[in-house]
Amino acid sequence: MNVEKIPATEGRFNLQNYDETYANFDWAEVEKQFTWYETGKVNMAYEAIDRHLLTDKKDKPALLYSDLTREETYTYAQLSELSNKFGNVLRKLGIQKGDRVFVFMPRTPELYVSVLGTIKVGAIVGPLFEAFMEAAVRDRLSDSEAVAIVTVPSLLSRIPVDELPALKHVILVGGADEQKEGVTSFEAAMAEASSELEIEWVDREDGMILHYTSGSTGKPKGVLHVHNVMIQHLQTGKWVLDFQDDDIYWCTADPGWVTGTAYGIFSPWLNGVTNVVRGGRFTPEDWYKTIEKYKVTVWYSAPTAFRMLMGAGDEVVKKFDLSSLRHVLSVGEPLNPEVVYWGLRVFNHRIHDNWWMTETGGQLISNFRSMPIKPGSMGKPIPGVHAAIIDNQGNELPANRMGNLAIRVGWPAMMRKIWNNPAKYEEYFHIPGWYVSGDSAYKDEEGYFWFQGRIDDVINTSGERVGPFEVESKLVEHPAVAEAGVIGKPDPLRGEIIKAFISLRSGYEPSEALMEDIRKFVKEGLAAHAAPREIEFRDKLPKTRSGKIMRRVLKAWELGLPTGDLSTMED
Ligand code: 6R9
Repeated sequence: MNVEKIPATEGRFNLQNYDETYANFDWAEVEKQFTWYETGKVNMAYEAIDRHLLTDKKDKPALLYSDLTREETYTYAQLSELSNKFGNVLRKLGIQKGDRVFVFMPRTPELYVSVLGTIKVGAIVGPLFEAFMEAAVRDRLSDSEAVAIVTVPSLLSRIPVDELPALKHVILVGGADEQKEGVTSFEAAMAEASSELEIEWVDREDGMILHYTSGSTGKPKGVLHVHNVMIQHLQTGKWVLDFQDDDIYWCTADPGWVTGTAYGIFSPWLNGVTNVVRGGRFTPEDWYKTIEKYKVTVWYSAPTAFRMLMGAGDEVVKKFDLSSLRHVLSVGEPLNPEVVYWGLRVFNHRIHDNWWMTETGGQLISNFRSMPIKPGSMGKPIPGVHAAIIDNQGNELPANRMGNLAIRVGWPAMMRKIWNNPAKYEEYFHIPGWYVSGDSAYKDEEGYFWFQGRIDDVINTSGERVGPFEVESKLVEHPAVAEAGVIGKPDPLRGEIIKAFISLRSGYEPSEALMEDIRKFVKEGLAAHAAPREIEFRDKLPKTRSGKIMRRVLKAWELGLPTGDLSTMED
């Protein structure tokens, strides 16, 4: 592959010598940094928050929170005290180690306090997107037999308490006047609770967080992670996020998505940095204003957000002082090269793509600051992790061959089970020795990984295998195209043909001429066989709440098939 590289930049904690570290790395080196290494008894919330109270970070801001109506700062000491109180609130309700406690509320400080307090008493926290409707809430609470849920009055009607026999307690934030059986006022209970808490010391393999994630069909799966994830969250914070003590970090992900917990809660606090949380919905101006106001240094977001900002134009960027930024990252979907070049132009920063999944618990493949970036590539595996492209028998494929993206089993943050569904869990490991991601990718001769699509999304047109991502990336280079989703549509002659769903940038109108121009653009810029034979313009593309274009939904619509579980789809 002949791809232009963007040279390395200087990091602070970065991998100065990737090859050497990669070859010699042993996770025990990281484990030994934790005091529990000897005893095995541990608690994530202690390590992320309370541990810092023994250092000069005690009064350092841990959380800088703002939304349209609130603006608050919490130090590590304050978060420690508040989460202790919440732990006592739960204990008083009889919540014990291993119980499932859900959080279903907007991004507010109370959400973060609830997550930490739940973990402190050894219970398992289940984060939900606030936008979930009743059926989505019911599925997740009933599958996990949750005993308590923390929520707000406006979401109460979406919790079908009568259909959830295991659910004993609803803890209401900001709803003191709702006097009902089984309903506890967060504020009243917190006011009474002691700020001293006997932390539940658990085993590193005990359950900590349960993230439900949707497969392409069927019900969402409950992915269970244990306290042991902290090893990887601490270390990837250094290698990938390049954390240093004085960083002001902004992860834009909601805690309903794994990125919003692993890298919106645990990794930054394990590393003792200051974490910015922005609540509510926000405009492009608000995004830049947040960076300017808090002097954000490390910014972790997603392609959907970067494409949205790119669509808003370069002029908006110039109104703000973004000079505090030193490191920008992206995850969740393939990062189109066009977006990387745009980031370089307007922020003067490379956007560092990295790859991982709810199931993997932590980042596994990344563009590190210390390495040249090939726009469109996810980068290389983190040390201590062996990623490969394998065939269906488990043989590693040579460079540049498309196949299953798989990881050798045994990294610290790997999921430990799918709740109530051991068979589903086993499916990921059906090729002995490997975790099979379900993603299709190839590795080039220099060891860079290139995402192609979910295995089911790869298109076979007239015998050519085409990854939807490269077509989509070419499409968004066209000046009229804001976003594109590409699928294979069954065709009697060609097996499949390529069909593109496109949303246009403002100022452009759908027309036959535009369609033809876009088709020609792909034909000349990528390959004749990769040009979409069919194009359909849409105001919006179907996306998950974490911003992923849902190709399976496009395909189901196209074929008039059932769309499967849609609970994670945006409005
Ligand atoms: C963290 C997260 C996982 C799926 C994954 C893949 C896609 C994530 C990506 C990427 C291309 C990247 N994905 N990162 N595709 N490039 N850098 O997103 O977890 O919500 O479970 O999704 O997202 O298809 O398999 P999750």
